[in-house]
Amino acid sequence: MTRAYQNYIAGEWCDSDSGRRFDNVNPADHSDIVGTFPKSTSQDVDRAVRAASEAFYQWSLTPAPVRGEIMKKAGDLLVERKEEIAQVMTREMGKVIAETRGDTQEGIDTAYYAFGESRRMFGRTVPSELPNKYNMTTRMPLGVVGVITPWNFPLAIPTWKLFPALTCGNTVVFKSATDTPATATTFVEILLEAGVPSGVVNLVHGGGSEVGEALVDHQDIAAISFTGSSAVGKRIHSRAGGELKRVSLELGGKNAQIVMDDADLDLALEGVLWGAFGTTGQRCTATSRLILHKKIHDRFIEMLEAATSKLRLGNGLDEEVQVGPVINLGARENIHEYVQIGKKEGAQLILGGEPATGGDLDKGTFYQPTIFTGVIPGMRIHDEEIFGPVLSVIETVDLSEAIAILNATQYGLSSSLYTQRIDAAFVAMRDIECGITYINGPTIGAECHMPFGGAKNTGNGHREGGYGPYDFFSETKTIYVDYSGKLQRAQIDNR
Ligand code: UN1
Repeated sequence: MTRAYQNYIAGEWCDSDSGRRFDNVNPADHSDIVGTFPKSTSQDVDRAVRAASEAFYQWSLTPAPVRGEIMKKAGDLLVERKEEIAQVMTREMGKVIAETRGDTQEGIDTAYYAFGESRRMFGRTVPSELPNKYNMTTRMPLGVVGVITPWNFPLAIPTWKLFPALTCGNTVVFKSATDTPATATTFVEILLEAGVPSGVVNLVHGGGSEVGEALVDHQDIAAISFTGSSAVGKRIHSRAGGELKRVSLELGGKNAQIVMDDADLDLALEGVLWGAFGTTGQRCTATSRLILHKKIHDRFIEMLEAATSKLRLGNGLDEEVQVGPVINLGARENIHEYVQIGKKEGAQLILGGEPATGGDLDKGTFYQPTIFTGVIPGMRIHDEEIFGPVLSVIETVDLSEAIAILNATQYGLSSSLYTQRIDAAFVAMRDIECGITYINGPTIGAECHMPFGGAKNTGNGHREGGYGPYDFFSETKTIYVDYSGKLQRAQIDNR
């Protein structure tokens, strides 16, 4: 029997007011329905926000280290259920089991980071300019925050947002991605078992236009944290910005790996295979451009073509499989459309370029790992995010041109340089306009305690990972305590 999942609102598992449901389908095998989920409405969102508002004051009074212990317990429960979570995650969104185990581990690491941070969240004490007066800053929570997450990191990204939001003392309304609501549900179950009180976390399943927009527009939401496409991010920013809500956006990328003529080519090859075709290219940090020095271009392309054509596609539950399906039919059509555009633009398609079919691949939505050479800035396959296993190769003459090409997009998330020259590495670290730069490593694979996010149109300047979200999910409060017993005036000329 297919499990009928529910929303979690005001401390209860419940169906949507709409009475409607949607299916969560395995992209590697469309006959496998992971579950059915409520198609929620703005009324459901409203109930969730009200519950979160009511729970807020009490939760904000709970000492931060006590909140942190709950996050620690959630981390322990994630450890216990890691394999089960990874299996369901692979079923609902397709990435290979080693990656879904990694996604779960990232959630565990983020829980333990929150546990540690709950005993810091430092303010400052600063000398006063007046005698017998004490100045300090503390952090205070924002209130009810809305969290909207993507399907490609179904556990890790929700944990990046919920653990800091809760540790800071906020209450949460969480809209799961429609392609990965099962993992979101398990995460909420774990938070409850760990001791998150009734009303503090609310889960509402359903689409962006109903649930997402109702959340963004709701009067009682103090902040929105969103990871997803730039198009949706811009809409959220203008709607929420109009109401002066705080917004954290982590959006698209068009990340490049540069390989210089002095690079260790075997290492660079491993890097680009993982960066471009890991997660089937469906990461905002995926390597979707490869910038090759002309001296090694032809040799590297030969190596790349040979290695890419050996990648094993299939159902990610099979431990031998390296590349899973793409998330759904719409995504596959979009990827295929970009391949047609690339051909029309005059790039050379040297590998792939078609849906991957035959045998078990026919059960799902697979796409062949695809490589274009002869790509130049200005082509749409160079400039636009494709979010699939399509790699565009650009030839370059030197490092400064390579960096100029790398920077020639509207995005600025991740970047990578393979070189053995320390001067080249430092020039790249200085001149690349991205939030993340790897030297001799691929563009993917952030560590949870390091700032994560991008420059330019990749976001609006916030960072996830590490301490950044603790700043985002709290407000600075400045406190003055005057113990002089008389009126002391600052901003008056006392001298
Ligand atoms: C995303 O794809 O939306 O560093 C973010 C990385 C991953 C990216 C997750 N943590 O590659």
